[in-house]
Amino acid sequence: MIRPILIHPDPRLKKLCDPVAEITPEIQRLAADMLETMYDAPGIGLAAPQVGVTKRVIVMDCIKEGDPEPMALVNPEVIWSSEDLSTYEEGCLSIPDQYAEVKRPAEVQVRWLGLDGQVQERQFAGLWATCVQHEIDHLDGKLFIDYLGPLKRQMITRKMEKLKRERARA
Ligand code: K1U
Ligand code: ZN
Repeated sequence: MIRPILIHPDPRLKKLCDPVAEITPEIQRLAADMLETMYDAPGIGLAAPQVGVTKRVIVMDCIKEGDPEPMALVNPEVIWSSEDLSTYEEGCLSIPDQYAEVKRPAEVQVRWLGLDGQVQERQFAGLWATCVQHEIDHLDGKLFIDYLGPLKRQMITRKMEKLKRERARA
């Protein structure tokens, strides 16, 4: 089921999300719905708060060509970050059509719980590393615009307020 994606500003996008205590059919359904919603958008990642669920669940697929590689990560944690940084022009499905360069660690080691209840670990690089950090930020109530200066952030927020007013009128 495709779920509606919240648009910034929304208080649910600013909350610290709750850890998932155990993998249940409800969590598996949430992850499946999030993947469907992400592919439909389309996007390369999605975090549960973006569909109004304040739980620590993210999904990703950064394969642009070739076989898809859908991933669902429950309670993801960055356990190591490289000193090397990389800059990427990020977007966000909760901030449509706005892009800005963000500098983050180029590689990260992440630990999470899979949908089978097993602990998993993987080192991410390139776009995967950027995306997993962007999605984990969502779980901590942080958006990519929080890395920008106040003027740029305010300009984007005003555009989003206008977009929401227009969508509400349509
Ligand atoms: O979390 C989100 O809002 C999803 C976001 C993830 C992301 C994008 C870029 C850098 C870091 C994280 C998106 O997927 S925005 C859409 C997007 O990047 C895209 C859409 C279609 C094809 C390829 C990329
Ligand atoms: Zn986002």
